[in-house]
Amino acid sequence: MKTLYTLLFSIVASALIAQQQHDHAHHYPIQAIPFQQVKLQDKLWAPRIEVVRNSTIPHVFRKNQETGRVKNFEMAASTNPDRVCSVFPFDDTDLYKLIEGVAYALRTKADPKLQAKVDSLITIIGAAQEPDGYLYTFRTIVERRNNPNLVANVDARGANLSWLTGPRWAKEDDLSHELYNAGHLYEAAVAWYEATGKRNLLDIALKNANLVDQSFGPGKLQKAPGHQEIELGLVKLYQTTGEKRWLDLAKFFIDVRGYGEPYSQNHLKVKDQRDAQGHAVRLAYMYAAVTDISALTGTDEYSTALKAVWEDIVNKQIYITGGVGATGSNEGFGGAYDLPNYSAYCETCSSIAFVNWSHKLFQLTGDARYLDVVELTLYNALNAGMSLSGDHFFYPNPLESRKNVARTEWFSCACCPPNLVRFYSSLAGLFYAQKENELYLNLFAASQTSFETNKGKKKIKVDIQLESEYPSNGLIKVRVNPAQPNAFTLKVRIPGWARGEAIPLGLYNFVDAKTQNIVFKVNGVVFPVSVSGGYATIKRNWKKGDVLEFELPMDVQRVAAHPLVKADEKRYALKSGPFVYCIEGRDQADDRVLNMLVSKDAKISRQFEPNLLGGQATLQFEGQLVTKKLSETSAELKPMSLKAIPYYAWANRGRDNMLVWLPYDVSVAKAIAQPTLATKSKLTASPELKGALTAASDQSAPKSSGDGESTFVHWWPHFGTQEWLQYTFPDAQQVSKVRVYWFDDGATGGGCRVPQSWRVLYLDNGEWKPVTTSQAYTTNKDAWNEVKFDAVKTTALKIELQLKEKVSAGVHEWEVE
Ligand code: FUB
Ligand code: ZN
Repeated sequence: MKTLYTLLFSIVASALIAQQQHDHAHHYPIQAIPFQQVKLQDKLWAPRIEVVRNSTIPHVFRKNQETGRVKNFEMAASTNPDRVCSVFPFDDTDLYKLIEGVAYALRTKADPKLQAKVDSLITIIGAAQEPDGYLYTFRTIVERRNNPNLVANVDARGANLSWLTGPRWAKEDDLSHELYNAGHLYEAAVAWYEATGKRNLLDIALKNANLVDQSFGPGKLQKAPGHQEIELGLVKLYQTTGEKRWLDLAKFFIDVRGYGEPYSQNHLKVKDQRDAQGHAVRLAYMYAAVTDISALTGTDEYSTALKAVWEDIVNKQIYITGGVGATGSNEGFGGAYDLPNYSAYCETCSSIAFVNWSHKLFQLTGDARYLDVVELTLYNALNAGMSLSGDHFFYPNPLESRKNVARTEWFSCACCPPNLVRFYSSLAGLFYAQKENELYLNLFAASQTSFETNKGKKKIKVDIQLESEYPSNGLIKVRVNPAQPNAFTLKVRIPGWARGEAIPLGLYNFVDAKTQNIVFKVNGVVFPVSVSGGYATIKRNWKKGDVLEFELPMDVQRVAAHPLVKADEKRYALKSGPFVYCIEGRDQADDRVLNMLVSKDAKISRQFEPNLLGGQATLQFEGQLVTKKLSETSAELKPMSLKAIPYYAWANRGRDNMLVWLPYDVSVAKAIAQPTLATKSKLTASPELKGALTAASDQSAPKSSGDGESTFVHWWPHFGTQEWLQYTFPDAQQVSKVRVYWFDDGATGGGCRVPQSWRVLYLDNGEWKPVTTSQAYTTNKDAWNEVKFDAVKTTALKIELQLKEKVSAGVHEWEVE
């Protein structure tokens, strides 16, 4: 139950904000119904939001404490701090994002204890702020230190202090993240003020924003934020305080760009950008702010860029899961049609940012295409970012796993978990929107909401109750209860997938695209609707007790990718409703899902399994395990019944194989590893080797040393050390040759290179001895490195590598004969 105080405050605050919005000349033409006004009651999202409240929030709190993030504020607040307690200067934001998320959670359910806990954190944050408003714990700690051991302590923890060398803001347009931190502070402050009525964090934020305003702008520092985010925070400060200078400052930070690198979208003036380049989270945060600024100032100067960049992503750079930012090396866009599945990056934060931006574009334009993409990313790439239990996370969200990834509790760079807290806690705001007397039903879930229509000068409240089992079932019933009969319009979004369109603009297409006629009934009687622009429009005089009914087709559809997406060639993905499906090892009789073939016309049935992964609609069909390739076009096959689950629900039962794009043609299918001495042996390695060890013997030949689509193991971040890999044979074997394919990702800015040197050793009566050879131990890139040696009979063979100075090394494949 909300306390009376909170309730009264929310009413007054909403009225105040509404008044301010009314007073400003411009606002979004379509307004989302705010999340606190939408009660989700479904079986997918409502439980997810509760998991975030009960599990994720306490977990992220604990992790912020355990990992030194809270301690950083305490250190900065003390007069004699002795160390920076975590690694990244943007770690402060993990606390800010958590506070923002808690604020949203409190708006739907009061929790005085939790509120008090955040209040005491805010006290610490305030104490860490410098007298002129500067708030960035790393610099404050370093500058306030009078402990001579500080630098040593800092270095021992691997803190990234090089990012903040020099005076304040010196590295802002590079990596310091001072303004990025400020932006998350402002977003948290506004959320906290709206949830509690307390100005404690808002005053801290405004003091900081004043300093930023005094420091940056025409005639002052003319620098672009290295990581966009402050622009979104400033827009929120403007919306809350009504002070136009915050909006102006946000616009300044957009317009000052155009003198730097594509990595942070600084290569061109924003209004002149036409394609998506660089870091994906930076890009989407920036364009979300540009959309806000366009709506709130009424300018159309960015409209071509907004549309072109979004279309470039959706036309050429998005995954079927809705994930964006394919490449790990820049955490961002990799270029047109470059969409590898195994190495797909698709950072969880980039999904969050992209959903947020696309939703704003809808509110600006009314174009339902933006919502098709919101839905695709939300139900798939984004929702995969968090485990069903709410306390394990994915940072990248690949579309193929070779048992090499698992969700983890936390990351050293922990941007994603607290971002999920704020996202899920305000998710209900994506479902409905309003424009004058039109209510948009944009996403579907059993839920309750209300809105007001205008009848002349009179406002009439309308309660909406949506009843449905969606997305398990497509039947949707909307009970419409206006306080008085009156004429208004319900605009029901007909998702692209129900209109034969897998994604707007055609990067992915349904193999048998069908447009199904969706019948709308009002009070049981067919109601003729006009469908255009992705919406069915139902305009009538509504009265209490009216019921609108329709059914969305949940048939399973095969999806093919554009022919230029080489990674998906001769493969189909499966989709039903908003969900993209995958096959995960443990659901099959044989877990080698990466070696399956599924015929083009396999019959697919769909069935709801209430006890699987919290209740899932699964797909059943026949496939074949490729046991041996006979030629490019033929193979030995073993029939196999397969089950697919929604992609978001994978990786909740441990490390596993997983595949989204299913080969239908033998030429692209992979056969299981054929038995060799390597596969029959036990592989071990020097400690802290990363990656699934089987990578070295799985016979997935790389195309090059940097081939991220081929499995590999590596020792990063061990630099210059001596490392080893060892095969222990089932019994004594005679061996005389090894071949190694080194992993080297130097070309894409990674930290692994071919080793300085290596040699082969064999076990002789418990003693390791080098083999005898006249051949050179080569360290060639992009090639096999073969060494023949005098035959030895042994039970174990080892390769010993000396890593180059300051870099690490890795191995794609190691064969032995
Ligand atoms: O730089 C701050 C955050 O850390 C970014 O948004 C993420 O991509 C990660 O690099
Ligand atoms: Zn992230």
